[in-house]
Amino acid sequence: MSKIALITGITGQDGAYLAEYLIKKGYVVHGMKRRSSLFNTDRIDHLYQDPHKENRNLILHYGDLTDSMNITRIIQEVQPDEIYNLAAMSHVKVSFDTPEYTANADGLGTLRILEAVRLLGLTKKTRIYQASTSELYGLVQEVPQRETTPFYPRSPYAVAKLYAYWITVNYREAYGMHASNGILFNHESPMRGETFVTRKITRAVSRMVLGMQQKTYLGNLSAQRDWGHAKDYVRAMHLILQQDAPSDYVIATGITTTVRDFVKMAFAEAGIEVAFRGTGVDEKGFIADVDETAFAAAVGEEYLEGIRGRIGSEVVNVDPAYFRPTEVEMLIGDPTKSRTMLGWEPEYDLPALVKDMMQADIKLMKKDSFLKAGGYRILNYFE
Ligand code: NAP
Ligand code: F7E
Repeated sequence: MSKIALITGITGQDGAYLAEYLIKKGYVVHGMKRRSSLFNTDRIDHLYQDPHKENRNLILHYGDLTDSMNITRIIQEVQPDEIYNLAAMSHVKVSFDTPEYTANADGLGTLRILEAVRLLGLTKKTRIYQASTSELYGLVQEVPQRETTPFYPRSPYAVAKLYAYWITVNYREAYGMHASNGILFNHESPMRGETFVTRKITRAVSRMVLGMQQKTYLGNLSAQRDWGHAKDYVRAMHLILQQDAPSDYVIATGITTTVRDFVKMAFAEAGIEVAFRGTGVDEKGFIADVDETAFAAAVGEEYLEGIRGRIGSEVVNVDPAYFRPTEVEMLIGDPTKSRTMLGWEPEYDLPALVKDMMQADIKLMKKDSFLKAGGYRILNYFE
C-alpha cells in the first residue's frame, strides 16, 4: 500500500520539490492549492495528471489555510499518513503590509490543521510536519542558532510562525501527536519566488548579461543568510516524519554569506567581476572586469560585444524601499542535530546553488528575449 501525503502549499517552491520527491518514493500525493484567476501550477505542471486517469499519484484540492471547514473536509477525504504544512504568506517584507492576514494564514492556519486531525480522530495515524523558520531567531540571541536558541521574531511573519511553532509543540505534548517542526534556514532554487533576494539577483544578473536590463535595486546588502538548496531541504522534511518520535530540527548549512557576496557570486558565474564602492544608501556595485572566455562559455559569444561596453558601469544601487522596519541582520544555523539524528547531509553548497540558479535563469531569459513576450512570467509555461 502506498503512503498518502497531503501537502499544503504544493504550488510553492518547496511544495513542488517535495511532491516530486514523494511521488518518486511511491507516495500518493494530495496537494492543496488556492483558487486563482490565472493558472498557479507552473511549478508542478510536469507532475500533473488528468483527473480522468485511474490510479493517479498526484491529486489536487482547492483549499485555503484561512478556511477551517475546507481544511477539515480535505483531511477527512484524504486520510493522510503524513501532512506537510508548507502553505504560508512567506514573504517577510510583505508581512509588514499584510500583518493580520499573515497571522491568520501562517499562525492560525497551523492550528486549523492540528485541530482537524484531532477532531477527525487521526492523532495516531497522521504525522504532521510544520514549516518553521530561521526567522524565529530574528534578533539572534546566540551564534550559531540551534534548536535550543531562544527565539526573538522581528516581523509579523516571524511572530505568526512563532505561534505555529508552539501550537505544534503543544499538540504534540497535549495529545501525543507525531507533530514536528523543521526550523529551516533560507533555501533557494531556480524555482524560488522572484521577489526573494537570491532569485531577484539571479534573474537580474541574467538579464544584464544578455543586455536586457541595465541595473538592479536592492535593499540591505550587508544582511547575512545561511543559504541552502531547496532540493536538499525537502529531503530533510521527509526524514523528520520518518523518525519514531516527533521532534524539532534545525536544517541549515552552517555557512553564512552577505547579500553583497551573493551578488558577486552570481556575476562571477558569467565571468564578471563586480566590485562595490560607497556606503549605506550610496553604495554602488559596478563591473570591474570581464573574463571573456568564461563569459562566452556561460552566456554566449554573441553577447561579448555588449558586455565589453559595460565595464565600469553600475549594476547595483541601493533603494531603501527594500529595507524592512525591523531587519534580521544575520542568520547562521547549527545543523548538528539533523546531521546526527536524521543522517541529513546537503548535496549542494552555495557555489553549486548559485550555478544552478544562474544557469537556469540565463536559459529562461534567453527564451524571454527570443519570444519578446512582454512579461517574463509567461516563460514558465515553456519550461
Ligand atoms: P512559497 O514558494 O512562497 O510557497 C508558499 C505556498 O503557500 C504557495 O503554494 C502558496 O500558494 C501557498 N499559500 C499561501 N497562502 C496560502 C493560503 N492562505 N492558503 C493556502 N495556501 C497558501 O514558499 P516556500 O519557499 O516554498 O516555503 C514553504 C514553507 O516553508 C512556507 O511556509 C515558508 O514560510 C516556510 N519556510 C521557507 C523557507 C525558505 O527559505 N524557502 C525557510 C523556512 C521556512 P500560491 O502558489 O497560490 O501563492
Ligand atoms: O531576504 C535582504 C533582506 O526576502 C533575505 C523566506 O523564505 O527565508 C526567507 O525570508 C535578506 C533580507 O528572504 C533585498 O533584507 C536585500 O535580510 O530573500 P529574502 P528572508 O527575508 O530571509 C526565511 C527563512 C523564511 O522563512 C521566509 O519565508 O536579503 N535584501 N535586498 C533583500 N530582500 C529582498 N526580498 N529584496 C531585496 O531587494
